[in-house]
Amino acid sequence: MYGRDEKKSGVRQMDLAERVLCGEQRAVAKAISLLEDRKPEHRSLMSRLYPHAGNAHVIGITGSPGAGKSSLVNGLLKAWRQAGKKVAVIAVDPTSPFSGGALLGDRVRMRDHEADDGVFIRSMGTRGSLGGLSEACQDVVRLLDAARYDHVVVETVGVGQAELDIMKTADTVALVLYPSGGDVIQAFKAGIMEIADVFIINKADLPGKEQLRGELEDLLHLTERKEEWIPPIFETVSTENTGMRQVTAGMKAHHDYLASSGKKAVRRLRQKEQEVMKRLQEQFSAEITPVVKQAFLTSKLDDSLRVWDPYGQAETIFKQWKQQFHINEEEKHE
Ligand SMILES: Nc1nc2c(ncn2[C@@H]2O[C@H](COP(=O)(O)OP(=O)(O)OP(=O)(O)O)[C@@H](O)[C@H]2O)c(=O)[nH]1
Ligand SMILES: [Mg+2]
Repeated sequence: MYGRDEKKSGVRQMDLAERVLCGEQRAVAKAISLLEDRKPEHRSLMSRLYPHAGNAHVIGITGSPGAGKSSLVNGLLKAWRQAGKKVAVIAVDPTSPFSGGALLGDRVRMRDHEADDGVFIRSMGTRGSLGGLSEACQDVVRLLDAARYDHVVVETVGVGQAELDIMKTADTVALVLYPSGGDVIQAFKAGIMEIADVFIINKADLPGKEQLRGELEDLLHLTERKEEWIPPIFETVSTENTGMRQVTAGMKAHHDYLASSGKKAVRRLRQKEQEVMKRLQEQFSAEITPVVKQAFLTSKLDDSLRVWDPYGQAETIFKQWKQQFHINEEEKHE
């Protein structure tokens, strides 16, 4: 659509989606806020961007608080930038209502890249993401992919369900551990070991890294893996920029493996299936909620519904709701 000024000048201004697709940082930041707030426009924006996503290497970086994830990302950013890659980083902190702490910490750790327009860094907390943090984060990943970043990195703290969901949107998942004991078992219990493609022993300058490597290898033997990829274990000292090239090479090797084996396409298809499923669940929930409320409000409930049996009640309501479509179907066949 043409604005009044554009009509006068004859030059059409690019809209938000077009500016995002050109990788304009201010447009990207504005679009992310729109997604976080789940404003109604976010759906049409995502529909415009989705067809352009799919080229970025999406990397999930997880690990316990203080493992050195942000310091590691800062080091990896240097290595990627030297190789001429554009990188976007999303630091997610589901536990903090305002993501203030994470925002401050991550900005400080990654400030080496502040003035670089080939790097985009953004923090996300639970604030504003009404549809759930993992949904908003998933959309932001796709948006940054469409904005032509070569690597989209998602850093999450901890090992909850939201983090697992977020990690599942990544092509390559890296688990960051450090010599202090305990966190390998925790990751194993939370199911992160099964989805991690690369293991990083950070703070390798501290004592205890051999013991950690031993524990990790033992648990890796116990972990059931669906793919033939054998996850490598790297050692890094992020504060000294040691081991970064090995990690970026290892991540690239995993990406090459996914691409050459056709697994990247399969993963993306599975992710898409889940995303479509979520959107449908949202729609169905919006549709059925008033029906359920109405059923409980009115005396339309028959005697069987008065019995305390949520399974039976749900089935009856669902059948009654479906009935309207059956009638239409029969009419169509007449
Ligand atoms: N000795 C040593 N310290 C490190 C190393 N990497 C990071 N640190 C320190 O560990 C602390 C935590 O680092 P961060 O990078 O903030 O860790 P994080 O995992 O991002 O932390 P959260 O985002 O709060 O979970 C900081 O004080 C870093 O300086 C390392 O390789 N060796
Ligand atoms: Mg951090």
